[in-house]
Amino acid sequence: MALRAAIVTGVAGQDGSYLAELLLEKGYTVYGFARYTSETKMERLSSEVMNHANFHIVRGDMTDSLRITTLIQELAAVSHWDQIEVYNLAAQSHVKVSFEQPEWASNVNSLGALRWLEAIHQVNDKRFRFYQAGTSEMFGKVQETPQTETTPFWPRSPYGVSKVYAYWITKNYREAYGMYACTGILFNHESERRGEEFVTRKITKAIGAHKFPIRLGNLDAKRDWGHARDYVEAMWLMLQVETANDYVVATGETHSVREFIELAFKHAGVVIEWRGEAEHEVGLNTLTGDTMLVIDPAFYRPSEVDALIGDSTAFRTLTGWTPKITFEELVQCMIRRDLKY
Ligand code: NAP
Ligand code: F7E
Repeated sequence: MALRAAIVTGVAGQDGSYLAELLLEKGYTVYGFARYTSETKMERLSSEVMNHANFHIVRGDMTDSLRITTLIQELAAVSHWDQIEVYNLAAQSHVKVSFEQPEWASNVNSLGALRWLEAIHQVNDKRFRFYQAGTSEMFGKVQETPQTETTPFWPRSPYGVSKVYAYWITKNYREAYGMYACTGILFNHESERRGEEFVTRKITKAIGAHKFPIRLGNLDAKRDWGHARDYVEAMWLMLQVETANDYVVATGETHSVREFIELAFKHAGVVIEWRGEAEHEVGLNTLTGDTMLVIDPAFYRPSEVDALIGDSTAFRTLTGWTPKITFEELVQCMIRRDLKY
């Protein structure tokens, strides 16, 4: 059997934790790249992963070229690996935060990708395969519906712009140097491990903690939401294809934030009734009349992505990938986790 190693940047994040589990199950030796922080936030990584003989945490920061170059050189020096896969998942991934700290987002997300690509280019070793975590946020103000690999990008945030750079630099290293490097253009994916600053988990956490009213921004934004467990499988599959290319990964369904709220409350036994308009809109508990949700314009974004829906026919046809967890099941497992039932 081929001996395979993988570096997973952002291993302590939502996707990194699921991907580490998947790769260990498949027999990989996994190097989980995580920055050193005073409170080492590793709670998404289970004790089975942390104590696995083939799992190693390597400390590093996406802004530290020397560290990245050294790690790539160290792995390239090990002759027994048949394939070395680099999954670049680390990012300043919060869209609203990227408006407040655009330089930081660009440094980590754009130049971060470049640092890994250049380090791999320098060792000139064909055993390396590079995966870049691209995003539907690159489509932003959508130019066609649904979005495919050929839909032009129109990012609407510094985050989206930073990922467009990473997409193009990945493509450029593939074309210029013949490197195996690809971008997965993944649409939103959530889970019980989703960060609490993202809208889905913010809602399910608040319902679980009975903390009302929930303060939210734009309820009419629509997203193509899947489960992260299905999406990390897509990342792995993308690096197993013989010739590197960029692919859209999506469920092909779209739902509004409002629909997510209604479904999450439904699973908690509450029917929501909407009253008022714009920033004066509220969500009431139909039975008790209690105010469960209010609008807080502080959560609006300077420029919004209104509606996303992906068409992943190319990737599905090539690999047979299909999401197993439906939108309804996604909401249910998040609310189950946060209501602890
Ligand atoms: P996440 O939960 O925010 O995880 C991102 C990880 O990156 C965190 O563990 C974070 O570490 C790490 N990181 C941030 N800055 C770093 C730095 N300077 N050096 C080293 N590590 C750093 O994000 P996710 O949802 O798992 O997403 C994974 C990737 O896919 C991201 O690149 C995201 O942009 C992209 N993406 C996500 C989605 C989605 O819906 N989830 C969709 C499309 C694309 P700390 O824990 O120390 O902050
Ligand atoms: O917002 C609206 C908000 O922050 C979704 C990241 O993983 O997916 C994610 O980016 C929608 C937006 O995710 C609140 O305005 C309303 O329209 O959960 P989100 P996102 O911006 O779609 C993409 C694919 C990525 O690549 C990103 O890394 O919900 N919304 N009220 C709110 N959003 C938040 N966060 N908080 C609110 O209170």
